[in-house]
Order: sequence, then C-alpha cells, then structure tokens
Amino acid sequence: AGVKGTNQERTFIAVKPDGVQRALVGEIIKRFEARGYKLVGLKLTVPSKALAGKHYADLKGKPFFNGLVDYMTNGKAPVVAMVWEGKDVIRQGRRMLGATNPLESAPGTIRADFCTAIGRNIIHGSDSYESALKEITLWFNENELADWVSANAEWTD
Ligand code: 3AN
Repeated sequence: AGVKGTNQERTFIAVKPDGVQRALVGEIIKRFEARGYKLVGLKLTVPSKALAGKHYADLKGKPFFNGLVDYMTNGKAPVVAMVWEGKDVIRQGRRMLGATNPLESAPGTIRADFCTAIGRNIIHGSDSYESALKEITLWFNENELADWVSANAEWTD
C-alpha cells in the first residue's frame, strides 16, 4: 500500500461485476485519473471463491455473505481490479466512492451518481491502510504493479 500519508500511498479499487456489466469502467477510471491519481495496477479477472472469501473475510457470518461471494465470482461479468497511487488516496478514494448504502452516498460520489442498491453498489475501495495492504497483496503479485513516473506529478504534488 505504498507509504501511508505520502504521494506514494496506494489503495485497492475494484469495479465489481455490476459496474462492469453496466459499462462504468471507463467512467470510474476517468474520475481517478482526472483527480490526479496514478494507475499502477490493472487487471480484468473472475476471482475464485477463495479469493473473494478472503477479500470479504470481515463479513463472514453476515446474512448477505454467500450472495456477495457468488455475485463477485459467478463469472456473469468479471471484476476490474486496480491499484491507484497518490496523496491520501485511501481516504480520498473512499470519499470518491461514497457511502456503502447508495441512499446515504453524497451526490457527486460514484455510488450516488450510478447506483441505488447496497447489494449492487458497483465499486469497492480499501477502507484503511491495513485493508489496502491486505487487498493489494491478495489481488496482485508484486511484478504486476508498475513503478512509473507520472509527468503530472511535477505539477500536482
Ligand atoms: P464497503 O464496500 O463500502 O467497504 P462493506 O465492507 O460494509 O462496505 O460491505 C462490502 C460489500 O458488501 C458492499 N460493497 C456490498 O456489496 C455488500 N453489502 C454490504 N452491506 C450489505 C447489505 N446490507 N445487503 C447486501 N449487500 C451488502
């Protein structure tokens, strides 16, 4: 997850299968790029049940857990898994997503602008440095993450 609190902080963002199905991948990438964040990891994948189970381990025991894992893994659409880097990207990413329940999401956030149901809220974002570290490691191998210098940095950092 890079170095917390620096311009190298990293977070895990995923467009979930409903977001892919609804053709929102470009819109979501556009928002993170436009904000000034740097894309350092990107893959289209249907996660295994084991991966999804680990990803959502905190929610084991919730009534919606099995449904959530099935929707993430059944292959009706893949997931777009991403790592984004930049200043405060973990907290700022969560703000850009909006609250988990779209009814509570502030207008202008991704969830408020594009969805209505908590069980189909189109996007995931790490909620803390510890989650980011866990999730980036779970979804990506080290050699799948790109170290590159964005020319933007000279003007935005
Ligand atoms: P967030 O995705 O905002 O971190 P979590 O970790 O509480 O929120 O929930 C993870 C995912 O579980 C949500 N994105 C949503 O897809 C699903 N979920 C959460 N609460 C419910 C619920 N009450 N009913 C159905 N699905 C839910």
